[in-house]
Parts: sequence; structure tokens; C-alpha cells
Amino acid sequence: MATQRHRWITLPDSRSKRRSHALVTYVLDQARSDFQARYPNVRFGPVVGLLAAYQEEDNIGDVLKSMPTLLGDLEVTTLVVVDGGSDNTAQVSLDAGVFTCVLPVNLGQGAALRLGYELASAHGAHYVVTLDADGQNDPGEMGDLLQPILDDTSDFVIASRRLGTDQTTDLFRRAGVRFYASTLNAIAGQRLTDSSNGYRAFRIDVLDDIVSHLVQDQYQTSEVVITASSRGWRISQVPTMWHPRASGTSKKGGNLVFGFNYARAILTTWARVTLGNRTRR
Ligand SMILES: Nc1nc2c(ncn2[C@@H]2O[C@H](COP(=O)(O)OP(=O)(O)O)[C@@H](O)[C@H]2O)c(=O)[nH]1
Ligand SMILES: [Mg+2]
Repeated sequence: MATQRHRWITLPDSRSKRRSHALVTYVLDQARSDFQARYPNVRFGPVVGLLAAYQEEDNIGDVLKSMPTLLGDLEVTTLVVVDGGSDNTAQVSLDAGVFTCVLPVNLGQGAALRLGYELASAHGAHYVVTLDADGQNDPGEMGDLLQPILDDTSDFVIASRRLGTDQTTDLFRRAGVRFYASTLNAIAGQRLTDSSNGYRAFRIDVLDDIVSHLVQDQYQTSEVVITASSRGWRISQVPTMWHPRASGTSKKGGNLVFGFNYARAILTTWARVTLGNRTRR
């Protein structure tokens, strides 16, 4: 307990920072080589459906069953990135016969997605669609998300529960979705209604361009939007369905914890992008 309190009032020294960086690098390398050994010389389809999953053994099976295998004439590969956890999420995913990358410890949704973006790009994907493993997004809508990119009117598309249908009843969370969308729009010069939605489609060159700029390990949705926007990529939105979680609770904490961390991610990303642009000038 004393150590925990100590952490709040002091900044980590550079040695502990270096040590934690080295450990994260080790964990990621471990996951990369496990993936390589499990799927040697794999080539993904042009569309990768990417799910980050943590403690979702009761939910992910049904989501994986609903994943499309073809969108028009584009083959869809499903890739799940599981990091740590004490349940059978990874095994359920492996049993479903989809590509599964397993990190030995929990690094967070943002870190898992970054590894997923990297694997998708390395194994030949042209497009990546991210969605949640808890049943909140409908895999049947993947084609709608991808269409503006296929039409070449967008580079990056975000699902919107506000333009579509929100079947959840948490009014506080709804107010948060509105508030953070307007904050982010003001910062990034966008007109998005649901910038925290994790159901997103990207052309692969957007991900190749932004991935090295992403650092948020958990509350990552705003960082991706601000970064892509600052680099001039065209972002749009499409109406989709937002279901209640199939079971269990959010891994991001209750509304206040979520709200605080989300705001912090917006502000730190904004500062980094703004200062970075100033230094480049
Ligand atoms: N790999 C991984 N996935 C995570 C982690 N935290 C959340 N997720 C996944 O990210 C998705 C969204 O997370 P969730 O907790 O439902 O957040 P919310 O819908 O924004 O409240 C789900 O598929 C989770 O399983 C994590 O630490 N690691
Ligand atoms: Mg969720």
C-alpha cells in the first residue's frame, strides 16, 4: 500500500521507465514470435476484422460466429488480440478457427490494437475494421463501414450510435459520448457524433502512417482520431447499431473513471500533436 501511495506522489525515475519499456518490448516480441510460429508465412485477406479482447470468454464466441468471411468479392480475415486475463478468451478464439495473437500479460486495448494493426499490415491487409468482442457492435455492419473507403470518399470511417440506434440506457454515458465528441471536434476540426466508438474502418496506409504516433495503452479512441486528423486523413461516419454488452462489465471502469481517463487521453494527445507541429515548423 505504501508503495502505491509513493507512486502517486513521485514521478517514476528514468531507470524504472527504461525497465518498464524493456519489459513491454519483451512481451510484444514474445507475442510476435508466438504468432509467427503458430501461423508461419500467413497471408491475410484484403479485409482484416480486428478485435482486441480481454476477459470476454462468454461474449466473443457469438461475435466470432457473426463475422463475415466475404464483403462483396473481398475476403475477410478475422484477427483477435488477447492480452493476459485469467479466463479462456484466447482458447475460445482459437477454437473458433480465427487468427489469434496472445500477449502473455495485460497491456490494454490500445496496445493490443497497435499490435493488431502491425500484424494486419505485415500480412497483407488493405483495409482493417476494428470492433469490440463484447457484442456491442454488429459484425453484419462491416460492409457499411468500409463502403466510403471503397468509394474513395474517406480514408477512415467511424461508426455512430447517435446517427444510428443506441440500445443502451445509460444516460450519463450518452451525455459523455456527446460531450467528448464535441470536445474532440473542437480540437481536431471534425464533425463527428461518436468519436469514442471503437467500430472503425481504415485504409491500411492510414494505420501505417499513424501507428508509430500512438501511445495510449487503454483509452485510445480519441488519440487515433486526433492523430489521423492532424495528418490530413479524410474521416467520416456512418450510422450503426450500439447494443448493450452481451455480459460482464466494461474494462474501462465506471463512468467517472472512464470520463477522467478519456479526457486525459484527449488533452495529452492534443498537447503532443500541437507541440509536435510547432516544433516541426
Ligand atoms: N486486448 C485487450 N482488449 C481489451 C482490454 N480492455 C478492453 N478490451 C476490449 O476492448 C473492447 C471494448 O472494451 P470495453 O471494456 O467493452 O469498453 P467500452 O465498450 O468502451 O466500455 C472489448 O472487446 C474488450 O474486451 C485490454 O486491456 N486488452
Ligand atoms: Mg464495450
